[in-house]
Amino acid sequence: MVDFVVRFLRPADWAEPVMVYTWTPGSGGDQGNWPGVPMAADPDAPGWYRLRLTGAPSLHLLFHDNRGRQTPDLERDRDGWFSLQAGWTDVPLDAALSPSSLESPIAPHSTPTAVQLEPRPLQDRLDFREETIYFLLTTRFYDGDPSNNFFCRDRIQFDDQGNAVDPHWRGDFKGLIQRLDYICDLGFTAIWITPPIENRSGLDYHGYHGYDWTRIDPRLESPDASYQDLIDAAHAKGIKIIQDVVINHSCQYGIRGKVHIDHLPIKYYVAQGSEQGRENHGPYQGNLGNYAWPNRDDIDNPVAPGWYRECHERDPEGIEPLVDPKTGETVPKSGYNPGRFFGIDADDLDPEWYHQDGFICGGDWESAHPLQQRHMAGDCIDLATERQNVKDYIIGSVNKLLDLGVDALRIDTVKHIERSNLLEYVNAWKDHKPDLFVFGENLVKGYGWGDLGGGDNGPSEIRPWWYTRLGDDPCDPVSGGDSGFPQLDFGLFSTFRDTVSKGTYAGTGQILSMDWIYGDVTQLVTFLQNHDVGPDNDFKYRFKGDQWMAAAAYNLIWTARGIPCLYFGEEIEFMKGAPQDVEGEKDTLDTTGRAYFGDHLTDERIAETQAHPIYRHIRRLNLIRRAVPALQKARMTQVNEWGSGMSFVRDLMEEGSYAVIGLAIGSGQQLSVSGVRPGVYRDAITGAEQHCDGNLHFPVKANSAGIWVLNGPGKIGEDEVYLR
Ligand SMILES: [Ca+2]
Ligand SMILES: [Ca+2]
Repeated sequence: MVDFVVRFLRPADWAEPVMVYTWTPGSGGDQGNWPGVPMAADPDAPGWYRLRLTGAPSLHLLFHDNRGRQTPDLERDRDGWFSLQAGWTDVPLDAALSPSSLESPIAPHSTPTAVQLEPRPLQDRLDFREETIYFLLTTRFYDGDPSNNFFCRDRIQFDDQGNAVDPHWRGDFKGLIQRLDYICDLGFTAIWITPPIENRSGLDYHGYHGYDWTRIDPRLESPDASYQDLIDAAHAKGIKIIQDVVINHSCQYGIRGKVHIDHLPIKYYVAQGSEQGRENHGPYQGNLGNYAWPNRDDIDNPVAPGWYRECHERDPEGIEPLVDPKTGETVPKSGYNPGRFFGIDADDLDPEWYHQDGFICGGDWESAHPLQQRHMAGDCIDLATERQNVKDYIIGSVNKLLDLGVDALRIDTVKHIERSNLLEYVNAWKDHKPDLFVFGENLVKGYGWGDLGGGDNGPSEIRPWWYTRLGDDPCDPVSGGDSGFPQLDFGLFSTFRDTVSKGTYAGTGQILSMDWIYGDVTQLVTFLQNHDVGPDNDFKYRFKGDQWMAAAAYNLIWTARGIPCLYFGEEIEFMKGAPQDVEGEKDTLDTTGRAYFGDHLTDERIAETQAHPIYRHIRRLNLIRRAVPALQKARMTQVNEWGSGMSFVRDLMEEGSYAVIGLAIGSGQQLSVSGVRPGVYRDAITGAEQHCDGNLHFPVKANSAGIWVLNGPGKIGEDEVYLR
């Protein structure tokens, strides 16, 4: 057993008392002991707090204020003084920072500059690379109007008393409008929302099962909070709206007013062993038809056949005999083929609207033709996107939404549509609204080099880079120029599983060396995780690595090329380690990364949320990126990566902006970057200044960054746990 004293310098914005939380290495932490033991003010050292510790030869510990502010995970085996500025020292901070202890040529910048917090006016922001993006599932973000809440048919959560709780459709535009200031404060200037058009399926709260591209789903709107109201409210705060658009598929019931997919009305479905009128499934009582509609049906399609429309209009209980025109059998009938109610017959689709090639099977996922011509899932029916009537309908519908003021589009399931076909849609929208920014989702777990690199099962034609280019040689990207259709950067994302999730940058330099493969790499949208994937071993879970690893990942994403995008909740490590989406048969949303986030945004709890170390970290990164054009628009040059650190240059001298970046992960690093432009540099992190003759030398603390800006403004934002 050992016995030593730790001291901690309380930052001005930390609450009192400062707490020490300790755990034994290898035990995974004993959460039962949280929040640990309070420290006492040190009578001999003003501002310092002290605590005597006894325990194993070395102790793992962290300091926190029980209000969400905390240090990284620390380790100590002897007396020590810890401050956010200097880390551990064996002597008090003043002595540790005396001039004789510093061998750096760096002088502190004497007048820290107050950098403008507000983004530039919307009308001046024509280049989308100036933005950073907050991505949210509208229905899971914040509930401003309980009257539009709705339970999907599938995966209802019941409490101990058997009451249905946590409606899938819960958050809405009214709630989002009420919390725009939260997103502003976090420093984001654009919000990517899930598809807002009217949806249908047993689980459609996320918007990816479109039924009517011309209407906004009423479960998102309120009398005083329409989609137009949301767009106007966002614009009034300088925030852009990115609308998610699905082109590839519709829901399994067809498209209102355009095409019907044959099935029986769901209100006539009776499970095996049950009888009509006995269905007891939360708000679905009597039958499984839409409980919010008086006629208890799921669709109201005017192009459905006469017999369908007739029983839609009457018989809400679903008790009158109905002959299935396909089989001659009569429903309701216990156990009658569920596929006739919930599924589709792939051989009996309208060829004017749908592809006729069945469902995607195993190997199809790595081969362009089946991937693009077959149905992805039972509730994602592949549209005949090359047909003029489909183009007219989807392009025309989205044009009307652009006219509401939508600022940018995110296109879903890109690899499921052939490139030239998809670009017809993208370019039509750009023609309709000049300066429109459109990016796509081409999901790949790996580098995604296609025919150009080893270890890729798929051809270039289904990979992200292909859609950013116009050439026709899958082995030669530069045979074609920029398509103007950048993609989410799944290549960089995929490396996080092997890099920052393990506390290293090793391998990052390699992927960045392939930046030339994209049409315009500076327009890629970069991210650590989203609603589908996370950087875990098999890409299924929310980031569950240590907090400092996340901080180091964000340092890279916010200083590297591309447009950073944060998935809602990341700022407080929300649902850390949970699967992004439901996995098991019985899973409900509350156990996943799509759990309702609004409980953290109530008036009572929002201050706690905003005090989280990652919230403060992201906020500062956004402020810094906003103030340095080179961080927004320049390519990366002079990339040097050695596992525990990286350095690179962002050269935008054509716009007068130039920055040298150094990153450290896991441990502090001493950086040296040569061949840079001579001049006076100021570090946006520390505010330090140095005159440079072409060689820049500077230290970077563990999991922090150095952002040395030529003729820069100096320190931007306040020190927090990681950037310091
Ligand atoms: Ca609601
Ligand atoms: Ca398709």
